[in-house]
Amino acid sequence: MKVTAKAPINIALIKYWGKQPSADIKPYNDSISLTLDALYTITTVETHPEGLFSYRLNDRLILGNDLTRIWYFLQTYFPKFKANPSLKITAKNHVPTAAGLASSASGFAALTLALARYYKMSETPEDLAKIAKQGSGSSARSFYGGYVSWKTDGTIAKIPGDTDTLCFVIVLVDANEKYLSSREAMKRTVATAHSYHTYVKESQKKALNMEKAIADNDFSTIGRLTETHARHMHETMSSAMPPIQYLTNESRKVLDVVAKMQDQGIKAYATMDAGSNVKILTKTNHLDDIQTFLHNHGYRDLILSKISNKGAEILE
Ligand code: 2P0
Repeated sequence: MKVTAKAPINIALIKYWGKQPSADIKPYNDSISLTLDALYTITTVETHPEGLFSYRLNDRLILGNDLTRIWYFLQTYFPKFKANPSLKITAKNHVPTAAGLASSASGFAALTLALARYYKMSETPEDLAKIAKQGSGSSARSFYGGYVSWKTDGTIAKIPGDTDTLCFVIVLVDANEKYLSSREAMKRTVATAHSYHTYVKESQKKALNMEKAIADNDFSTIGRLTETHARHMHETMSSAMPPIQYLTNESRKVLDVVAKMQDQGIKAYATMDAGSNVKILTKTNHLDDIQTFLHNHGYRDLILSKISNKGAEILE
């Protein structure tokens, strides 16, 4: 038997940063994301012809700690795998791996859905999200399209809202692996950042305001909340001990260019995750201006994506 699943990445406008001390991965603050259509992972699972276990990612056979991580995930959450651990997994990220572009979210969402179909388990987004978030918290949001919220009580839901004219321009500052995993970075931030409680309080306020702005289809407010929340998350982690700095001088230069765009009335809002790349949230009618602006400042390595209105799906 062979199953192939596809899952999109999502980019959080209000970001999840920190886990409550519970086994079922609950965030300390609500997050709200958009699901992208141009960046995704496609994963195939099939019976291994020699009865072994193998995991291939982007045409490379994975060994060592990365293989152990997947093995442990399968052993823990897929009882049929535990009973008979023979499986061939082949995954391809249509997104630079581990560069703060949420490839772990699309990766765990695609893997979980493919395995659920392969082992004939429940495929409701709620049940899939419960498993996938053990591998990557934000993957829970990749089971839905459009705006998605993930709340501190563990609920994940689509938020109705108009996403037809929204898009992201991703400025690739660095496609290398991130220097510190989100999991470690979150732990350190929760344990040592003196302003973490302010971050949580502020995030809850901003998440409510974001839900209202989405309901009102008020793009300027959506954009401003997105940018201020991302900046606050990065400030908070830079107050951890030792400080966590995903943003580089190159990222800051891009942020300066975005500020210049805003000065000229272009609706462009920056957000950054656990990596140095800068994602610009905008509307399709500003795309030409933004690309021209970025090209004029020497940025040519851009990824454009519209919003997907569906989450993870089975391809075959
Ligand atoms: C987010 N990020 O809301 C936030 C913002 C990055 C910055 O979720 O620790 O794989 O495995 O649950 O979900 C980071 O990636 O982290 C993340 P873990 P995850 O998108």
